Amino acid sequence: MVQNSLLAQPEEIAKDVWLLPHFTSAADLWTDLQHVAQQAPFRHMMTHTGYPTAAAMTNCGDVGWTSDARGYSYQPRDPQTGNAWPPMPTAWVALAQRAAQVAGYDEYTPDICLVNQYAVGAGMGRHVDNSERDFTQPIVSVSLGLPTKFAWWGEQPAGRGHNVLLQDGDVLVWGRSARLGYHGVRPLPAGEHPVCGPFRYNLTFRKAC
Ligand code: MD3
Ligand code: FE
Repeated sequence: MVQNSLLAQPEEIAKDVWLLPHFTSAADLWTDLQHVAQQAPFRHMMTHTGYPTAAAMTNCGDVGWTSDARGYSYQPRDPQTGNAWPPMPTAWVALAQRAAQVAGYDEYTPDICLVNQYAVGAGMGRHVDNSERDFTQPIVSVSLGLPTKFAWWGEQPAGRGHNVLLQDGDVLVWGRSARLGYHGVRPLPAGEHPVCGPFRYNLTFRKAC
């Protein structure tokens, strides 16, 4: 398992996968997160398997990640309200761009941020994110609240994968050879975070359109 260094230096933990320990914090992003969730409430989405997602989800940006019985897609409106998704908070765009820059991407323009909320026991099975149009742009992932283990396989989905401990404020940047890697999220261990309570949140910035 990869541990965050005390010095909080950016580290390339696998080819084209960058860990930026303690790059931000839930405290810094909390007001914006509440604002997004007020306009587009967290919900569990139905999947084509017939089961709802374990994580509750919402989105901000030009489009939002959605799932229903027909599969996954990016939609310009929240299917639950018919409204456009809330705009990405400007501080979030700046944060994602700063993180991408550390990992060597100078012109990062995410157009969507998927926000996942994990309750205790919730995780995400092994998968690849391939519904986006532009795989030259990286994905920036921000972990907030309770710590959990992120699982990384890379190109070959064999074995149990590598665990990466993600704590409040840690950022991961994936691109290039890692962009289509297999990954997942282990079930959330119980705990209480001073800002997030018994939850972990993940912001996933993507260039989808
Ligand atoms: C690596 N979410 O929403 S994003 C997801 O903690 C998702 O909620 C995780 O996986 C979470 O799809 C963390 C990490 C992520 C996203 C896309 C990737 C890692 C990736 C694409 C390629 C390689
Ligand atoms: Fe994913």
